[in-house]
Order: sequence, then structure tokens, then C-alpha cells
Amino acid sequence: MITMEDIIRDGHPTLRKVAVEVTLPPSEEDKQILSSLLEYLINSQNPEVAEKYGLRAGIGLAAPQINVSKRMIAVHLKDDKGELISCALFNPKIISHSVEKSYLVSGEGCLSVDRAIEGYVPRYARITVKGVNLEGKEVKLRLKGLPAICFQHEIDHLNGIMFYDHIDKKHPLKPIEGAIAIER
Ligand code: K1U
Ligand code: NI
Repeated sequence: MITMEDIIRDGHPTLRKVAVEVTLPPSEEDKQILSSLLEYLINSQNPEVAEKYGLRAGIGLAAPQINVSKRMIAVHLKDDKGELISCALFNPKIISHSVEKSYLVSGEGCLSVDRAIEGYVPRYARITVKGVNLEGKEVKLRLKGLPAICFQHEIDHLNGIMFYDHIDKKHPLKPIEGAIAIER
């Protein structure tokens, strides 16, 4: 199982690399890595398990964060209707997005960043993501709100991009014009 000791931190060169596509059908090893990403999220959101193993709670995780530079991500969260989105994908790709932007009023965090970084992170308000799940099936997801933001954060990790790269350095808390402000 993945613990915080397996998660590499800001400054590690792998976090700045563009990860390679996973060869499909995936190997047993790649399937095991991808399911361990999702398992981390589930464990980290269980207060007893998180306390026992010292896990910081997460809603998303990407393979580069455990020093595996391959295109795999997991997301485990509830949408604004309380529906669980629990998803592990090989080679996720944003195939379309809105012009409209959104951002979290509380800002974003990252399991690879040990300090809080203030600032609004502009994201597409709505995205459509394609990828291949652990069963080898191609899936297409239409997302908005926090799930859309979380998938963009994780796909950024596959491209060597950190959330703070998107923050306006001079005016981190300047409201983003025309964007939806999401409270959570
Ligand atoms: O990729 C990561 O480092 C995980 C990160 C993902 C993320 C955070 C904020 C916006 C988009 C994506 C986290 O999960 S940080 C923890 C977090 O945001 C959270 C944890 C438990 C409950 C609610 C939120
Ligand atoms: Ni992150």
C-alpha cells in the first residue's frame, strides 16, 4: 500500500517531467500501480486508516507523485449532488472543454507540496475526459465543479505542471473575471 513516504515532494525532478503513455492493454504491474493510487485515496479518506498510517487526505493522485512517470491517475470524491466519482484511468485525455473558467475559493492543495500556497487557480469549468479504466474499457466522463478541477490538477501532474504554476504571482487573490467561484 502507498503511504506518505512513497509520495515525492516539490523539487523532485520527476514532478517536472512529461509522463509517457501506458502501453495498452496494461501490464499486470501497471494495473497494480493504478489500483494502488485509488486505494491510497480510499484509505486516506478513512479517518481510522489515515490515522494509523499517517496518510494525508487526498481526492486525487497521479503516478508521477509516486515517482512513476507514466500516464495514470486516480480520483475519489463526491460531486455537488453527493454522487461518488471513483475513477482510475490509464492515458486520460481532456478531449473538450468549456471556454468558461472556474476556481476554488479556498485554493488548491497538493500531496506533493507540504506548505499551503495562497491563490486562485484558473481551470476550465467543464471538461470531457477520455481514458481506459482498470477493466480495460474506454470511458468518457463529462465533469464540472470540483471533479473537473481535480481531474485537471491530476492531468497537469502527467505534464509536469504544478497547481501553483497557474497562480497570478503578483495578484494571487485577484478574482478571475468571468469565472465561476466554487466554495467548498
Ligand atoms: O494531486 C494531489 O496532490 C492531490 C490533491 C488534489 C487536488 C486538490 C485540490 C484541488 C484539486 C485537486 C488533493 O487531494 S489535496 C487534499 C484535498 O484537496 C482534500 C482532501 C480531503 C477532502 C477534501 C479535499
Ligand atoms: Ni497534486
